[in-house]
Amino acid sequence: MRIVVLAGGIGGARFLRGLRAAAPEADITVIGNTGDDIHLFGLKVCPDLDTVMYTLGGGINEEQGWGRADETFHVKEELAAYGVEPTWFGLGDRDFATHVIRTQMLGAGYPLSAVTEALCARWKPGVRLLPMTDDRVETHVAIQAEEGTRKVVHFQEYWVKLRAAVAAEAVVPVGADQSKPAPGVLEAISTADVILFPPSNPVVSIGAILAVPGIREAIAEAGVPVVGLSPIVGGAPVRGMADKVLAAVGVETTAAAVAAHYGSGLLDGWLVHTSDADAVADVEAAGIRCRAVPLLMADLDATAQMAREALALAEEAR
Ligand code: GDP
Ligand code: FO1
Ligand code: CA
Repeated sequence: MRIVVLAGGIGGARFLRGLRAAAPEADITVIGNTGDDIHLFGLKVCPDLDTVMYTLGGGINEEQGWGRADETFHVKEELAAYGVEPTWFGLGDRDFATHVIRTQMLGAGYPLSAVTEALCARWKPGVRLLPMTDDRVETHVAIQAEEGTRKVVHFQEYWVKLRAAVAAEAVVPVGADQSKPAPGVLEAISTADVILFPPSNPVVSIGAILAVPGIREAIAEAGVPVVGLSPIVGGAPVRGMADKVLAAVGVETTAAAVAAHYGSGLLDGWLVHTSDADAVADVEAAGIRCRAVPLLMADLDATAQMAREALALAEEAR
């Protein structure tokens, strides 16, 4: 079975670990979000690709969900001692090596997809990890500045520095309009048996991937079941501040509203958490098959069971 998964960072990566366990024989292609990417200290950092790669490859900091296990921060401290900005983004020493190699290979002319493949040769994530695009796309967020003026900041500044504490007025994947899907992306979608949206951020993760021209269309035209899992449980994100970016695109922070946001043109099935069983009727009324099942990725078994439920719903929708 060929499975395509659109993934952000932590939610996507943890789900993929469960999917790999639930479908060990499957051929899994991950289309990773690169809208969170940022250039820091001359280096290209790809947080969501790295989170997927480290999580599936056994190098992730499990408690934090991003960055390397067993990490130290000497380089960060030295940079701060020189007074170099930004100081709010925590790049660790082990992690730095990944960004150095990536930047070196990009500078030598390799596209990001080839660089990602090279990095994965070490981590062996057990899936094919493709960036959504080889082109530069960076999500920016418009916020209120002093006296009614607006300012636009990089998504990482909004998320990490400001902790999404101010309202987001707009979320823009800058560069997406001019971007092309990375090599292999459209082929993977058109030859997939099933397409899954893990419980990733619907706006800045899956939304950014769908903003690459051609990807949304290819999914809608693939003619195979598309099933998503809600990242929203009980009217709030399970983790993080997705409510802030959902508000910016006018979507309520509920499992049903997120399903409606993707729409029946894209989604055939949607899983909500058991406690959101009330939402099932609303989602089905919108033309999307819906089931309420446990959706908390507490451990590998629970996550693998979520993946089995998603695949079962896909079979029903076939
Ligand atoms: P990020 O790039 O690290 O923000 O990760 P993603 O975009 O892949 O996923 C973020 C989303 O995962 C958040 O909106 C969370 O609500 C969701 N999430 C995290 N853990 C869980 C979980 O155990 N269950 C569900 N249903 N969602 C989760
Ligand atoms: N998230 C934080 O909240 N603080 C950090 O200092 C931070 C550093 C960081 C470094 C490398 C990396 O791959 C990810 C990192 N993240 C950090 C996580 C990440 O940038 C964001 O949580 C996601 O992109 C949000 O979706
Ligand atoms: Ca992310």
